[in-house]
Order: sequence, then C-alpha cells, then structure tokens
Amino acid sequence: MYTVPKLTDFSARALDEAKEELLAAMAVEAGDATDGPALEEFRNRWLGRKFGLVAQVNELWLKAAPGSAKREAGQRVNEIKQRAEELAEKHVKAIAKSILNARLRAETLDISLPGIERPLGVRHPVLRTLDELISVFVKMGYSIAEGPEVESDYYNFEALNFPPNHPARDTQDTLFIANQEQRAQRDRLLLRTHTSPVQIRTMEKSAPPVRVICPGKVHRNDAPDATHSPVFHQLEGLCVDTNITFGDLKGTLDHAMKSLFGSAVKTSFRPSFFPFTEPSVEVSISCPFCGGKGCRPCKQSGWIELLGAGMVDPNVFGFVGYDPKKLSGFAFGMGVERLAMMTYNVDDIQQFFYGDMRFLEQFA
Ligand code: FA5
Repeated sequence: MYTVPKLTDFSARALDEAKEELLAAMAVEAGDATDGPALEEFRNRWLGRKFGLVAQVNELWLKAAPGSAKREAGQRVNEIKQRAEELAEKHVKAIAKSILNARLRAETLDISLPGIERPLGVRHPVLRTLDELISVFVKMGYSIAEGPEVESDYYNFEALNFPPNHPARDTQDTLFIANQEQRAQRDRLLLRTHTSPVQIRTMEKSAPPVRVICPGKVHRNDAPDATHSPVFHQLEGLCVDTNITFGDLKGTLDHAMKSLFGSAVKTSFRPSFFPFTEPSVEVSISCPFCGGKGCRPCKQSGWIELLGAGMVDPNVFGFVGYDPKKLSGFAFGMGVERLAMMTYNVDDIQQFFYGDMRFLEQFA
C-alpha cells in the first residue's frame, strides 16, 4: 500500500519522479473503488482533511521544502490535489451510472410480450332471448315493470284468485321462508312461482289503461329434467283498458310470435285453466323447425306449446280496485328458457345452468 515518502531532494526532477509514482498509485486505488463504500474510503484516504495522503504531501513535500523549492513543490502538490479530486468526482459519476444501469436492467419491461388475454363476455342465451322478447313488446308500446323475487302469499296466490287451499296452488309449489307461522297466511313470504304477481302490484300502483311486460326469475318445486328447472325466467304481459277483447289478445300474441320466429309461423289457442284469467288458453305455435310437418322438437305434432294466457278474471280486478264493469284486459306468461331452447335448438334446459364453457362459447 502506497505511503508518502519524505523527500531529501527537492529538485524539479526529484519532485516529478515522486509525483509520478504517487499519481500511479492513486490511479490504481481509484480504479479499485468500484462501489459507493470503496469510493468513500478512497476519498478519505486521499483527500481526508487532516490525515489524507494529499495533506501528507502538503506537509512532507511543500512545508518541508527549502524556500527556493517551495514554488516547484507547491505546483506539484496542487496538481496532485486536483487529480485526486478529479478521480473521486469521475468515479462518483461512473458508480452512479452503473447503479442506474443495474436498476434499469432489473426493471426492464419487455413491452413486446403479449399481455394476458381476457376474452370479452357475451350475453347468456337466456338473457339474449329475454332481451329479444322485451324489444318485441316495447315496440308495441308496452313498458317494463318489475317486482320482488321473494313475494308474499297474497301477491303470488291470493290476489290472483288462488284462494287458500285451492288445488291450483299444487301446480306451483315453491320454497317458503322459514319461521313465519305466527304471520297471517297472506303475509307469509315465498319464492315467487310466476311473474303474475307483478300484474297485481302494477294495477295497485297505476290507474288504467295499463300495458306492461314483467320479466324476471321464478322458482318452483319442479324436479329438473330436459324441460323443467327449479329456477327459470318468465315474461309476463298485461293489457287493461276499456273494450279489450280476446281478439286483441290473439292479435298481440300472433304478432309477437311472428316477430320472433318469422312471418310463416301460425298460432293456435286451446282452452285451458288459470285461476286469474277467464277464459284461459294455452298458446302453441306451428313448429318453426319443420313448418308443421312433424319432427323431433315438436314430437311429430307440428305444434309447440309456448305460453299461457287469457282474459283477466273480474275477481282479480276486484282485488286491485278496478271496475270490472268498465274495464277488460288480457294477460299472458311465457317461459323464457323454453323459448331460448326453441330459438337455439337446445334439447336440454339444464345446459343453460351448468356453466359449461363448451356450451356457452357457441353463443360468443
Ligand atoms: C304460469 O306461470 C302463468 N302465470 C302464466 C299466465 C300468465 C297465464 C298470465 C295466464 C295469464 P305456467 O305454469 O303454465 O303458467 O307457466 C308458464 C310457462 O313457464 C310455461 O309455459 C313454461 O314455458 C314455463 N315453465 C313452467 N314451469 C317451468 C319449469 N319448471 N322450467 C322451465 N320452464 C317452466
């Protein structure tokens, strides 16, 4: 390790030799200082105010020089000091640069790498069918009404003319909310079995004329099979005004079915029973797959049964305070999954609920 020699010869040549030897040692030590702490050490060793080598050069070469050599010695000492400062400065910059480069290397982001692909979702086929249905009726001037999925016995059954213990209730068994025995039967809560309670809620709230559709989810104690699900969707329709006739009901549904399945489709109305409509009908359409000739989806009959409908029973008007002598109306309700099955030629309703991507991707 370099130490500053005492000089006996202060001639310019001797001073230069000593200076060159010192600068060579300084250059080597500066070269070894490759990181922050080493550079700090270099700086202390050479430029330390009291005991640094430059201070020693000052003592041993300048102060010790005879008067005649002071100028020469002073010059060399200044050069040495300047050189030490330059080297320290240069290395600070180099070290800072190399630290920065290392950081940049570590944080480099390859922006040419492909990102994580997040495929866009699409609307579920059941909701897509519901949207189409809604748009058909909205174009006919219907507005949309919604009601709660957890409904009271009164709205789901009683006000729709299903008296307590009426056998028609058996066709729509459902889940009842627990621990309601102390409540009056009409207030007991259940998962609604159809969207028809929204008819009652709408008529209670608004004066006639009424023209609404009510889309929504419903629940029934139905064992799952190819055409039944315990949870499914319905679209309800209600039209009430003066002089509404069965002809209006037929014309409306015929137009809706033609809009959905094409103008060649025919509708058929057969007598049926619902407590809240009189007369009641089951509506079928001619099979859109075979044009009525008979095929597997229509079970060779040429017709597919799609929905229930009828003229609003006067008793129902009584429950909502409408005057049955002045008003008449029709209502209908259809299963959205069944329509989706028809539209997309799906033969098992359960497919809509499995969440199997292989099935769902077909609608993307
Ligand atoms: C009703 O629910 C009546 N509220 C419809 C109605 C409204 C009639 C207004 C008259 C006036 P229904 O129980 O038939 O009716 O059910 C209507 C439709 O829901 C059926 O035609 C069928 O498409 C569908 N549906 C019934 N049960 C299920 C089920 N478990 N899974 C899937 N769809 C079903």
